[in-house]
Amino acid sequence: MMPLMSFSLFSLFSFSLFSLFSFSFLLSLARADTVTYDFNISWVSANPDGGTRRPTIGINGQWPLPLIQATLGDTVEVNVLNQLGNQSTSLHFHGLFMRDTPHMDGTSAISQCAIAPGESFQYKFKVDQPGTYWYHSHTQAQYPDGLRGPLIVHDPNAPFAGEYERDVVITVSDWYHRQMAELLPAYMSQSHMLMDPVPDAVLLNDTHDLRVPVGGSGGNGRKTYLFRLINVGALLGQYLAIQGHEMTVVEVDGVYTRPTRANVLFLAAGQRCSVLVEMKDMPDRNYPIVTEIDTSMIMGSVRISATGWLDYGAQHDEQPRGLNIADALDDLALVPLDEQPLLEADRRIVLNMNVQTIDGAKHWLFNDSPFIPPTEPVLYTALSAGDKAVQPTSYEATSNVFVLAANEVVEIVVNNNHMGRHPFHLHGHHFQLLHRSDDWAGAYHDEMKAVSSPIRRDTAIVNPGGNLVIRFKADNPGVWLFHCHMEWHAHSGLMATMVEDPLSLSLGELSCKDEVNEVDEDEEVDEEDKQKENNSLPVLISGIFFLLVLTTVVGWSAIPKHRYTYITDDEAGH
Ligand SMILES: [Cu+2]
Repeated sequence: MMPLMSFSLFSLFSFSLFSLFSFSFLLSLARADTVTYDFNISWVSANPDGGTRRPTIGINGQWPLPLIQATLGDTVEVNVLNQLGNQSTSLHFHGLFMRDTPHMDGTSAISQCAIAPGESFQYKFKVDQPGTYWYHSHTQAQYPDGLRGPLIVHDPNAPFAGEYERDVVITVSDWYHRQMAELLPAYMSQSHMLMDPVPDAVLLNDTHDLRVPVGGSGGNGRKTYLFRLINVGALLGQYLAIQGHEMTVVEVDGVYTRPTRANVLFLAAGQRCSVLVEMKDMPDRNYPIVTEIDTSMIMGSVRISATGWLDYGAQHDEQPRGLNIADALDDLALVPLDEQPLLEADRRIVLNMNVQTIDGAKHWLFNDSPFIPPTEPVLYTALSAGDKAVQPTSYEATSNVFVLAANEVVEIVVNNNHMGRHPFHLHGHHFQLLHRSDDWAGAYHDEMKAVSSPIRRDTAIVNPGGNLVIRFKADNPGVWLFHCHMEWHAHSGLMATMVEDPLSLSLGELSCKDEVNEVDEDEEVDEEDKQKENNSLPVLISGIFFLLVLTTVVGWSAIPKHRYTYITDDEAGH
């Protein structure tokens, strides 16, 4: 009996295993889609806070911008056509590693040439990271003019997948009534201290009057929602709470966390956090979503805030109360669900922040060197430099290049001698967040007591006058920025460039001219395919294609490259 039983059990086991494998294989086949977005980027008019109507950068004639969403394993295609007329542009997909596609990182002067007015560019990349992200312009401090939106990668197997009814994206941001093209020159030419322009408003989901209909739990047991919170702002960190509701953090910056309770969250510019929130059972009131800005960047008594509502459909709204910001969750206390162990560092890069006037313009500096955009994208230089790509001297000095060897573990120490709280973002990676000092602790002197499984994220703050220590493994060949995500500081020089394992790059040589040709070639291939599919249309299609090429070529040569000017309301069409 025993052998037979063992055999039967084995058969059952192997059958189940086989079914499971084949089922998930079929499922993964079914799921691996290509998700395509056609984005015509142009000026529209918007007045999100009810203060001032202003030219704003929209997509397909709309602002707020569309949500990009895909499922883990999908390929995402974003076809960008720059119809701004007066400015170049690019799109960066914040938090996505762009493994094997570093030329899709969307950073002009780093991973590509900016997309000039009238030009198009196709972003195409695989999403193999789950969670909450966002996309934004990475050209000429442009995204605060509106070119920033959410990006979600759904994971059917997320550890909390069965625990919520709906997911709701909520962006927090700051908002200026004036355009960056007007604010930037004034900012750079300040004669005294380098003061950041104070935003005119803060927004929740790009409005001053957000109401999230939540319906209440009713008779079917308590409902739980997943709120995906994203700070898409240009400058301000913000505290956030949902009054009367406790939040359980389950993800930060695309990293699943051990579920952690919080009453108040802090989101710096660029940071994301997903929280599970249990809805109330038919309450008699609607509850406020309350925010409060981090004032460390602002002189004087500026108090701007936004209030949104969990709208249960009740007759009245509960009065918003102030936030206890001392109660905010410290991300150092979070633990990654996978408990990835602390990395042992192979080398250390120390970055000291500073401010200086150079040639009459204010600059932020790392180690006394401001980042100034190079004439050729750093990635292109790396690709054409051959064996010399590993030598920092192959790059312009003001690109602040650090060349990283394959798979070395890099520790970055940021010493902040400034009074503000700055968020630092690393492209192409998560980093382990090892240590953040208290305010005014001074430069880092190995005082760290790191935990065994530090939280990983892609954006982390350094406190006023304090220091920050992070580590990551250089296992993603490419050229990745490390920079402050306060757009004023990034634009005026607070950036470094990690040229990572450049000899493993296999993208051939890229140049800006080739990129333009590449787009044309792609169109030609597409048109040829269509002709094969439908023989009754070739003449018509050839005609349209000829006109398209003619328009593109004429338009392209007629439009000056990389123009950057202020646009008037009239020009924006309003
Ligand atoms: Cu900064």
